Formats: sequence, C-alpha cells, structure tokens
Amino acid sequence: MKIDLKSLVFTAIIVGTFVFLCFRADKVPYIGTYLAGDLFGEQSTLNPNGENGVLGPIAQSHYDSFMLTLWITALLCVTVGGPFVYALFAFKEKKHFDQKKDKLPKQSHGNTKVELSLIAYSTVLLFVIAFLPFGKEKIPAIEAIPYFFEGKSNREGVTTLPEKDPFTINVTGHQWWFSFHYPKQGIVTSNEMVFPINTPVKINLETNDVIHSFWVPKIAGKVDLMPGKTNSMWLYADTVGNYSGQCAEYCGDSHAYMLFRGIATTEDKFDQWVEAQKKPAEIKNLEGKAKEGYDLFMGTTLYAESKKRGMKTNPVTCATCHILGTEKDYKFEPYRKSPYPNITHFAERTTIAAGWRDSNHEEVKKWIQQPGKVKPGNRMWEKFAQAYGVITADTTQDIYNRPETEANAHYEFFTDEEANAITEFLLTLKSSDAPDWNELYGKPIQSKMQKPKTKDTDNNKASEKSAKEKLAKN
Ligand code: HEC
Ligand SMILES: [Cu+2]
Repeated sequence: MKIDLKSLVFTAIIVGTFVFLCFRADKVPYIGTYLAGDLFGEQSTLNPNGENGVLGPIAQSHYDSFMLTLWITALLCVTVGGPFVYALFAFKEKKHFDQKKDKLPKQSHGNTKVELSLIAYSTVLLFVIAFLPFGKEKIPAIEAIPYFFEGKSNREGVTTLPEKDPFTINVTGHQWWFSFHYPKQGIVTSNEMVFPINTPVKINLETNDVIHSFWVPKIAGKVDLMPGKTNSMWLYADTVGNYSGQCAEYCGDSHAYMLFRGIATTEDKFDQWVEAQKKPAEIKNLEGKAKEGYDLFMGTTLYAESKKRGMKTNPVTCATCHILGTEKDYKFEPYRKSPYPNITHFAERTTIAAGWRDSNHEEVKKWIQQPGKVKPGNRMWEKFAQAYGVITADTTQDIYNRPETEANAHYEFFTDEEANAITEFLLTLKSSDAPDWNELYGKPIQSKMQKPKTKDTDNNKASEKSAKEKLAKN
C-alpha cells in the first residue's frame, strides 16, 4: 500500500492536537479554563507538586493513576484513532469518480486477525493500568483501593495509618455544611477541619440526612457519606496550608455552597488550636452593642419582627438551634451530631455559611438578616421563614422557582440595628490565643469566587417590598 503523504499530515495534525489538548489544555489560553474551570486552581487535583505545594501521598497516588491512564488512552488514541483518521482522508471518494466507468475497491467485511489483535492489545493495556507501578508513589491501580482506605504508602518518610488508635476525625454531613468531631480531643467544630501535618489522619464519614461526599481535592477524597453507614478513609498532608474542600455529591438546594476548609498545620499550632477550642465563650464582660447582640442571640429581647406581628415571645431564637458553650468544661460531644453549627468559637473560623463567604462584619450581618439570599433554602432561613409565616411548610422546596415567591427568600428577619448588634456579639466569640489561619496560610479560592447572582435590580427590590407588605398584612 502506498502511503498518502497529504493524508498522513492531516492525521498528524488532528490526532496530535487532540493528544496535546489532553495533556496540556492548560497551556492553551482559555481552553483549559473553559474545559475544567481552572485546571491548576485551588481545587485542582492536577498539580500535587505544583506551585501550591506538595500535597502528600494520597493526592499523589490519585494523580499517578490518573496520568498513567491518560498516557495509555493517548496511546490508544494514536494507534486506533490515527489509522481511522488516516483512512478517512486517504480512502475518501476521489473527485472525478464515475460510478459507471470506475471500479469500486474490493468490498470486504471483518478481519479476524485485526479483531483478535485489537482484543489482545486492549487486554494488555488493561493489565498495564492495573499492575504497573507508576509515578512518584508507584501504587499500581489495583492496590490503590486498600491504599486509600487502609492507609498504606510506598513513600519514604510517610508514616502510615496505625491500626490501633489512629488520629481520628469524625465527619458528619448536614444539608449544607460539615461538622468535625475530634474524639481524642473532645471537641466539635464545623466547616473548618484542622489537622496536623505529617500525621496520618483517619476520617470517619457519616451523614445526618442525605448522601454527601467528602473531598479536599488537593489532599484526598472523595468518599461518600451514606445514610446509616460509616465510611472511612485516611488523609495525610506534608505541607501546611489552607486547602479548600467541597461536597461532591448533589445534596439539594445549596449543594454548590457546601464547602469547607482543610487546614493542615504544624503540631504546635494544632495543639494551640485545640486548647483554644476547649475554652468556653466569654460572655460575662460583654458591653454595649455586643451585650445587646448576646441578648438577641439568646432571645431574651423581643425581636422587632415579633413585635411587629404582635407576638409576646420570639417564636424562634438563635439559641433555639445553636450551641454556645459558656461554662467551664462545657461538653460539646453530646452535640456532635447536632444539625446546627457550634457557635462557641465562631469568630475563630475564617469563613461562614460552610466556607462559602468570608467571615467579616458585612458578610455575617447579611447572613443573619437574609440567610436565604446568601444560601438558598438553608435550614436556618427555613425555620425563621416558617416561624414568621413567610412560607408555609410546603412552599420551602419550590420557593426559588416561582417568581411570585422568590422575593420571600430575600425577606429580612432582622432590622439593621439588630443584625449589627448580633454580628458584633458573634465576632467576639474567639480566644485571643487561637491561630489565625488566613494570616498564616492565606485564603483558598472560594474567597475569590463570584458572589451569588442575586438580582439586585430595582424591580427585585420592589417585589421584595411588596412581598413584605403582603406578609405584614396577613
Ligand atoms: C433552625 C435553627 C437555626 C436557628 C434558629 C438559627 N440558626 Fe444559624 N444556622 C443554622 C444552620 C442549619 C446553619 C448552617 C447553614 C448552612 O451553612 O447551610 C446555621 C449557620 C449559622 C452561622 C454560620 C456558622 C458557620 O460556622 O458557618 C451563623 C453565624 C449563624 N447561623 C448565626 C445564627 C444567629 C445569629 C441566629 C439568630 C438570629 C441563628 N443562627 C439562628 C440553624 C439555625
Ligand atoms: Cu452535600
């Protein structure tokens, strides 16, 4: 068979471009970002050794198996796709082909030799994927499962998960945030999982409601949190950092806003953090606005909204749901499955609303006033909205899909003054010796993400107002 040079060049260009894009999409302006969000961003698994740090053996082993598979599929693409594309060019109908005069090539069907060799070829490749120790970790894919779940490693200097008494964090998923319980340390926190570097960490995963999935892309994951079952995995980081994590299984309204942070820190800082977490909240010396805020939090003051509706008591208060440990030796563990975040050390966290917004006065105030606007459908908003009759139990689910009720989700439960006072109080909830993670390790990508699209048009404001008036009448 004579090789047709022109067809060969076309084939090389097409197949070559495809393979290049598979490996270096990030090098082509826009394509990488377009295809995958941000190929080398904070939540990327593609650069365990990239500029954002070496991230330990698990991320590396995932990366290794991914790259091995990618190389092999590239080989398949060239060896099978290549002849196919070549045939398209080389054997297409010639320009002056005349059905009557010119002869058709010999028509054939099937070719046992080709078919058998293709089967053998793919079988060999599958074996290579399964058994070849590849990359830095050299974990063959077939061993990757026990590796990930049982905490093995081939890397020098990595301590693997001890069978007895490993460092443990119990993670519970809620709609739409994560809580973290440290059984040895006896503490319970939410949305920011702090752990020491160079320590194998056993993670137990449970859910309080639906299926969620735990994933810190740069360190390890993802494993589902299944109702009625405890799954586990391990993680190990060898570089300090403020890594961003994400629920990776669709779990309802605010799934996309169900983030968290994995904060890998030194042993010293970790111990310092634990000591701070064990302290009760200081409420005795509160003054002025912060004291007002505390009374509002506890619900001892009648809220303006309750007054307006002629209620003698608040139908729901912050303390109805949130734990605030104010006594010495307060025990948090009984609340480790509570569907509401522990607020005792709120201001030590760098984010609010499950890692979704930065923790600062403006964001916290907005959250308190209009939680439904920040995070659609969240449970806190739902309870206030039902208590004040902004929604009835059956409108919760589709409130965002109906123009006439969407404005209700933006209803403000607190006046500016109240929200400011509560915020002031919440921001006192920190001990002075707690580490500041943002300051130490910078912020991960969430803080650079877009704000939620809220249509803050005049039109929308007007409909909010009319919804408010309508509700006030009822
Ligand atoms: C129905 C129970 C409920 C009530 C009442 C309630 N909250 Fe919440 N709160 C929640 C839930 C649930 C979340 C988690 C929301 C999420 O991220 O999806 C939350 C989250 C928060 C957060 C963010 C916590 C974090 O670590 O990210 C703050 C701050 C907060 N609430 C303050 C308040 C204040 C102040 C009040 C009173 C005005 C209040 N809450 C009333 C249930 C409640
Ligand atoms: Cu989830």
